[in-house]
Amino acid sequence: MQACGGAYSPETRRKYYITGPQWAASYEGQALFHAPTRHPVGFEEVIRRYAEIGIGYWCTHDTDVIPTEELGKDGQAEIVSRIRKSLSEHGLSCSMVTTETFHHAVWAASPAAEAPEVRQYAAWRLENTVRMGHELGAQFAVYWPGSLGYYTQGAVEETETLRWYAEGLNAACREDIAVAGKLGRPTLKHCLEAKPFEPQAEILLPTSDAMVSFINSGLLEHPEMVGLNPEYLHELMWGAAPRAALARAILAGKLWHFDINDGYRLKHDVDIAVGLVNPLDWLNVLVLLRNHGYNGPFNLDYKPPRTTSNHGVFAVSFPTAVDRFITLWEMAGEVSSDPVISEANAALRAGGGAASDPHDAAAVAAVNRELLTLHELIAHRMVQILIGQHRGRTFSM
Ligand code: 3MF
Ligand code: MG
Ligand code: MG
Repeated sequence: MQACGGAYSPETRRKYYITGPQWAASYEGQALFHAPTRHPVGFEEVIRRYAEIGIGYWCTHDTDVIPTEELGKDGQAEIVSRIRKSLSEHGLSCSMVTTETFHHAVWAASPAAEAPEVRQYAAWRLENTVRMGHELGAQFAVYWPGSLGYYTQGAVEETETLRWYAEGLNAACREDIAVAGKLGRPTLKHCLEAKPFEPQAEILLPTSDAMVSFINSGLLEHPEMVGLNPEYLHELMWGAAPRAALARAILAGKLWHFDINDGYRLKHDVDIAVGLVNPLDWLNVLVLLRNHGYNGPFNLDYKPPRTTSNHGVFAVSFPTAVDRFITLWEMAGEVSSDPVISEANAALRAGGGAASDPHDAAAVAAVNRELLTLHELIAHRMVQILIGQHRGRTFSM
């Protein structure tokens, strides 16, 4: 970090609502074709390291920290109390909890499987996570239904499966209302996270747009308690413009939580750290979010690459990701107050003036002809701000 010109201080980093997942820091580099390259790290180490870096919030899947067989038992209570101790020792808060409904064999046919006992178990798991969220002081619960789909068509009846999936969410919301009422806490914000494929070949709720229509389908008892956790790369994976997908979520009033990372369009979920692939697109995304007053978490849901060591995860991966995010966020502020962009936007909105005949398409086009060149000028200005050229950086031959 020194060689790269320094870094933001932990105090500065803590001013942003940046959240660090347990699973991201403890990812060992394994995949279908890949053996792990790093050794395991537990939550105590992750929380301590996040605190040193200045990541003020931590989040987790239930089974990132509690073995499946201990869920709901004494082992869970003991671990939850160790987590609380660790968070308070290091001045961190738990922002979000989520239920792992994709890894264990019990989810082979998804949490909305045909077998009623699987669905009952799923509802219990979601309720248990909600209770754990309240014990840890979380504000959000996230749901990634990665196994809600199929490999081969015809085996699953989609409308029935979606009804069953909604029953699980309804159980979680009912439990939330009961527990929050007892504790005098606000209910959690329940956020759905879409991904178009992987691990299943076909997913029943593949995009954030599909999630919004599911929320409004009439299947949920409490649609007002359920919003979105879009993930930047998950939208790129189906070929979306992430900024446009986020804009639709904002219009629906459902942009509550945001997984930040990077990667490539129409490819797999490589979870590269924010801004390493598409910094200009990221700048654009953050301009939109700033302008609309987004104040939810920015969740570092990415995977340190297999080439990074255990030391590197905390010395390079997390601090550099946080610092790129902060820089891009502050740059987005510069974009919003940039005089060139403001003037161009104002000119575009003022329009080209009255056409000689307001019902003549050619005349209306003609008065706007010169004005529309500003679209390309705005794009140039965005790049200038991204690379610092607006401050006078030029090269001479
Ligand atoms: C998978 C993901 C998940 C979700 C998480 C939600 C393992 O592609 O993005 O991370 O973000 O399950 O809480
Ligand atoms: Mg991902
Ligand atoms: Mg995610």
